[in-house]
Amino acid sequence: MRTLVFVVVAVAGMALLPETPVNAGVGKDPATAYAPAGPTSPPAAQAPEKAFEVVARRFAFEPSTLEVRQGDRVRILVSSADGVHGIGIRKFKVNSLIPRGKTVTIEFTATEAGTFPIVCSEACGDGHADMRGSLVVVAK
Ligand SMILES: [Cu+2]
Repeated sequence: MRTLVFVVVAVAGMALLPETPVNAGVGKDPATAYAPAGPTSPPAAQAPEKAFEVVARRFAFEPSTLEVRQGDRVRILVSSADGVHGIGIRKFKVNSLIPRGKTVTIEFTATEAGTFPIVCSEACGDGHADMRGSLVVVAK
């Protein structure tokens, strides 16, 4: 008899389930569910990031002048439009080969203010020596 009562209660309970909001909250507000920190989440807490896309071609960088502020985290995506080039910013220990058809990501922090040369670090032809740009770091 006791078993029968249990079964009846269990069935009654299951019958109630559809009315019970067991999924309340799930999928209700996914945007905020996993990002409660909002504007104070970790990436925003770091120094601001300046991102550029630079194309290296015979015989120039486009754009050739990049401007950031002192203390900025700098990210440069460099790709080659023709042969193999390189990009060097000696001040910030940047020196990467840019193979044709590849995008190379360079990251550094612009710790010092000034104007620093951007050079091609790979002998790429007659105009190689003219292949220059500037990184301008504005003092904060
Ligand atoms: Cu070159």
